[in-house]
Amino acid sequence: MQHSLMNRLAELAAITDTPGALTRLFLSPAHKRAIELITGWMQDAGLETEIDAIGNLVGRSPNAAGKPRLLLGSHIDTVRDAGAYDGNFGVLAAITAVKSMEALPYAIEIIAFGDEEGSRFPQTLSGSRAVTGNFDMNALSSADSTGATMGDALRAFGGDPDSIPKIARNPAEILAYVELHIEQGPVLEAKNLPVGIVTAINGASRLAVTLTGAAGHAGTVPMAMRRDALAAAAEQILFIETYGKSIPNLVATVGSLAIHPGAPNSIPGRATYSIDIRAPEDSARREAVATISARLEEIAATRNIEIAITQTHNAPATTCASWLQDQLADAIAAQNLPVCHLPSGAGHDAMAIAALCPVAMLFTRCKGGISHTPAESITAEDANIAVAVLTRFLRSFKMPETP
Ligand code: HGY
Ligand code: MN
Ligand code: MN
Repeated sequence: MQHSLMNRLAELAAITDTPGALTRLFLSPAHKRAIELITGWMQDAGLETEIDAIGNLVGRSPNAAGKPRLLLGSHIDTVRDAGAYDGNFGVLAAITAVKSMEALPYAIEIIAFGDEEGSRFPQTLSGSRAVTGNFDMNALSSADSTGATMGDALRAFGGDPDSIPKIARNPAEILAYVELHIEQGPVLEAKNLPVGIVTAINGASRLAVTLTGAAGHAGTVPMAMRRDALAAAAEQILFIETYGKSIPNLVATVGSLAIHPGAPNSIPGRATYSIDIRAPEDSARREAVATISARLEEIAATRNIEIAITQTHNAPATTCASWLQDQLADAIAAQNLPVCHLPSGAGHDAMAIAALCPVAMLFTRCKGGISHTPAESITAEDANIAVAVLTRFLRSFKMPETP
């Protein structure tokens, strides 16, 4: 049966590490099974496939070696309890477009990146950073919540940590990178448009905070003698929210929190939490990291709590190449659709790939702007329009006279 793009997305969404919800972590059994399924679809589209040393799945048009290559793709890892389209849509839409394509004057490489979300290890964009030669090998010693290191997980997965540096592409061989992705926001729906062109991607910083106080009996330790790590975290988290609200276009989020020992009748001795800070301007984001960190230190000192703040991710704001945006605009106009440009508040692999070559993104409308939850949804019509726009873009793609 001819698999429609939506059928394939549904089939892929069933591949999860946590039955009943979609969670597909980097280097997990579900990641491996997803690679197996997508490999078949890539080969069905005439692509030669390989799994690289860090677990990215790569599909190349035949005889691509040495030819200038246009990169397509997105990520196939997910957040916990994810929607079916974030990342996965971009990979399968690219395969669908390439399958319908006649021979092109340039080679195509579709990459299904294994770790964009950073849901398992503290780092994010590991797969795309390896492709650009910017993967930090120290990340191999970072551990997931079970204590497994990325290096051990990669070896168990069949990867080859020592060969990661060899993944780096030669910039002279790469023409550009174009990523299809759901918008994950409300703009296209509000404008009643199926697709839009990304102008720029907000920069992002991620911090890990560890607070150490004193665990104790909830019934016997007087309030004035406590060093309650969770109470300190609560005061700090409220400051983070207040600061985020005070700066236009900046967002600051505490998405994960863990306390120890975590018993109703024990005073929390330790609290760890994440901070995600984003802004269109890198200066505002850097100032936010500095201001928030300083205030967290003050609150910890006042409460006699030890604090450790580690920056685990830092990605500068990324501008999409105007000549690529123009060619996407032509492809949209050829569908008799209005052309809309919009910024991306969400992060994407394109942020990492921008270190290698010019990048662009095409957004597809998603219902209610909802993402990173099972309620994430797109329509088959919009998916087909996005594929039609990409197909038209690929047919007319040309390098600018003066890049
Ligand atoms: O966090 C993000 O913006 C992306 O989904 N990784
Ligand atoms: Mn995501
Ligand atoms: Mn994504």
